[in-house]
Amino acid sequence: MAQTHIHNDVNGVAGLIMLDRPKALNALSAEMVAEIRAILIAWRHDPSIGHVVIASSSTRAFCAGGDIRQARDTILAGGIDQVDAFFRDEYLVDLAIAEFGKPIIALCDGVVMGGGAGIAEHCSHIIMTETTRFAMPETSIGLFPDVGASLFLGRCPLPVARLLGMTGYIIQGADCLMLGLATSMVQSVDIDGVKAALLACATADIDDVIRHFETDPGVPALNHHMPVINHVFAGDVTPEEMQERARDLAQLRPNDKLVQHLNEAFASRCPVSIKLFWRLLHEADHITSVKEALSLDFHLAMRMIRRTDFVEGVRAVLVDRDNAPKWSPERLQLVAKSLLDDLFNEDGVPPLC
Ligand code: QUE
Repeated sequence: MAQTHIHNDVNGVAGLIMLDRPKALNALSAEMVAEIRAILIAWRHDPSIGHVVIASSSTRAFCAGGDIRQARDTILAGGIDQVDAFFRDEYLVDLAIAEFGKPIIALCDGVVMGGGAGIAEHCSHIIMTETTRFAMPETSIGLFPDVGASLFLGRCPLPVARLLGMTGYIIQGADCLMLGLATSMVQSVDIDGVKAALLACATADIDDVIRHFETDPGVPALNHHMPVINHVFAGDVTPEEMQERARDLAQLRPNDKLVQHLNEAFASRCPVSIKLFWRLLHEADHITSVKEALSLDFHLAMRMIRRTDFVEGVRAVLVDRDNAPKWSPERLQLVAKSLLDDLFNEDGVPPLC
């Protein structure tokens, strides 16, 4: 019998959803997404549930994203419709969290990436630690920062949103707190204590309980990178120009880790993905609801998973692990505006819900 990677439990007025697939850093399979959704639907209208805690069984990861290896295998087996359904279910989990109407607290220790960020960022309380590593890495697999990232990255300063979404830069808990991507910081050693206290408390006492464990986040590492981030990403600038600025900076600051990351990212990540997210931040500028943001993501995801770049990107990063994807087109300069126009064109796409 297949073991389940999602556990749920009720203690008093608190519901617990535990992600328990530690060997895959809690990467969300189609089955896991369906189970989480069913639990949230049951609890939403259950008056005995006052609040929900989402936690991981592992200190290494809250959640590393969607199970994109499974998605790739399913595509190669001819099951693209099943992959559409996976993305729909994943986004409907994010939507159910956003629209839950009662507090949901995400305990984000360790890796919080891609679909994991999608779960965390729509919660009312997002608790991070000094071990939190947050990123939206999808441009490395020919996808794009989805799960509502146009909203939650869109609330960051535009240069930072571009850095995180276009290049997959990894930031820490203190950075997330500064950017509004976390609501509190606690120490990693206290995560089990926070969980136990939240499962034992009245819903009205959540904020007091969290405050009791809160710790000084320290100086965000991103702070001293802001001059470079603004230099490369601020203003009315195209991805090609950003890449040029990063190249020029490499001459001036050859040992700067962020500058190195930018040059590697622009050289190795999927050109269509990079340009798509650059444009998404502008297209989504008027979007304020999670449902609208996820509907646009669903539309774009259905288009992107049908491109060869997705299967190739997952192969290079997760299957063969050669980190040498062959993108099509292979450079930013070769991604025509008409290609992006076609991806954003809404003809013939079914709604998310
Ligand atoms: C981009 C992604 C993901 C990724 C790497 C990327 C992603 C994801 C995983 C992942 C990590 C560890 C595992 C696993 C999957 O990696 O979404 O099964 O054990 O889930 O560059 O979007």
